[in-house]
Amino acid sequence: MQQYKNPVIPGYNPDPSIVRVGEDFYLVTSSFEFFPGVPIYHSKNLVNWELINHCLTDEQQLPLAKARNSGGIFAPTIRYHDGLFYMITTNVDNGGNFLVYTDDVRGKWSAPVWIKHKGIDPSLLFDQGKVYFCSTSLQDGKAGIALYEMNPQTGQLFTQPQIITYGSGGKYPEAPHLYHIGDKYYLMIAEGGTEYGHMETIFRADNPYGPFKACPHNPILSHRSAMGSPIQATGHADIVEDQNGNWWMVFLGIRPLEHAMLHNLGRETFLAPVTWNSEGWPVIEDAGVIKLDMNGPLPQPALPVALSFEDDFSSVVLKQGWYQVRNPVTHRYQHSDMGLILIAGDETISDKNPTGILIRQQAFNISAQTELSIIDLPESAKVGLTAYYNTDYHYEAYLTRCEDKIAVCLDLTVHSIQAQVACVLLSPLKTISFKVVADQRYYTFYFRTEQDWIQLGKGSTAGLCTEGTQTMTFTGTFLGIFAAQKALVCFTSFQAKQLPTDYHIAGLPLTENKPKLIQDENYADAPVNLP
Ligand code: 6LW
Repeated sequence: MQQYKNPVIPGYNPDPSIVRVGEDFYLVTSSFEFFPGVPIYHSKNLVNWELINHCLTDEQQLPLAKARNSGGIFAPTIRYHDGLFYMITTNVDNGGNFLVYTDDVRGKWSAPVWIKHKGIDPSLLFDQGKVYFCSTSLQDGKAGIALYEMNPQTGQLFTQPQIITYGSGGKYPEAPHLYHIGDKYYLMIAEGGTEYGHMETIFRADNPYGPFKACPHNPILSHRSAMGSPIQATGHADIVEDQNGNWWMVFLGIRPLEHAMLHNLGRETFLAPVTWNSEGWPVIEDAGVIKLDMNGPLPQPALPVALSFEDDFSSVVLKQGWYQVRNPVTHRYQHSDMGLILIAGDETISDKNPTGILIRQQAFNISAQTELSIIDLPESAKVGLTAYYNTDYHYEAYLTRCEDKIAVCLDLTVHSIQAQVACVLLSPLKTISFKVVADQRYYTFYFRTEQDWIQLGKGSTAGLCTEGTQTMTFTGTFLGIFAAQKALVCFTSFQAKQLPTDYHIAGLPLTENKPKLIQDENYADAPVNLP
């Protein structure tokens, strides 16, 4: 048995689906309004996962112009059959259910194959020459899981939808996966909704159309009664057998902020070993409650994880892990020998298609910093570093021009409240660096034009949490760089790294929510617009 830590894929990585090919495991997660879509992770030990590609990498596969916040791409399923990988998912704002396929999981996937079924959480089972398609379905106003037979190359559905279960009584029966294990067909679904009442239930039958019998100890996984657990909302699972005959479950969960029912890191991917009891039902851990520190018969030893990401923008193509909000306006991004040039139009960071690139925030305690050179900074233009949830929830430290002066400012946007909480006038400059340090209480922003980091201000972590958003959302906080309102800037570096949980910002005590005033001869007059 090996020890490992959950979540195995931290940060906003919800609705995981997994497949094994030989000794290689591949896992996909939802991606909503972010581009590229449906990340593909690879692992050999189920604990260390590498982001290797995305299933949806062009606008034909992933039209996001109409995607609302947390719209776009909902839950995916990945399966492998006869040398081909299939990924089936739903674009809830443009076209509905579709699949793409490839013979090279690290290469380009096919154009979409559209499927005429209204529902979400589609899944596939290749079984004895047939291909089954299941998904949520509303029949006579009642939510259940529908099953069809289909042709995955054309998307044609051969049969009428047949409801095979309405679940065990929890609301929102969804996230179905059908498995043929031994001489039984197992149907596993999520119920209760993807929040704190989430649970995973399983049923089985002698044939794929049922009748299905419920597992006596449903839910097989849930934290709905796990008071005080640092993990909540577990559900939306997929299972896989490893090459040693051991079974594993991947599923989503959240890690709320301490003493709060708020989470900013999104729904993350967790792992648990599955055992089968004498009646042939799956058992997960201690009555379906899992822990951060786990044990299991991993197929290969787990390696220590150190979360970090850096980019000097020397590559012509954006590094895996960078995301844009909806489809990128490609002419706004140019590679140069110096770094990545952002050419902003009139858009602001609050618009549906901001100019900027983002990485998932994958730890509570993390720092990110960037260095940039100004090419042109017209009046009111902005360039800088952001902690971004979606168009209505974001914090950014930036350089701007007001009249004939330049300044560094910190803006906080939560719901319809947009506040400039700091603004410090600077002498003319060409390069500047920004830094954000995140913990469970604040995102604290700094800037530097010389040696020392100077604290600009901070925003509450609580302001960038899923539970606090005005509409139901499904994503998590990102960290990244942006340009707005006709700014022309070259970003020369970006680094992010996880910090120890007891990290104190060396040499820079956390002052209250006012910037440290700079009475330094390097800076022009006293700051303006201070609260
Ligand atoms: C996912 C579905 C769900 O498709 O949320 O609340 C959707 N349940 O299973 C997005 O994650």
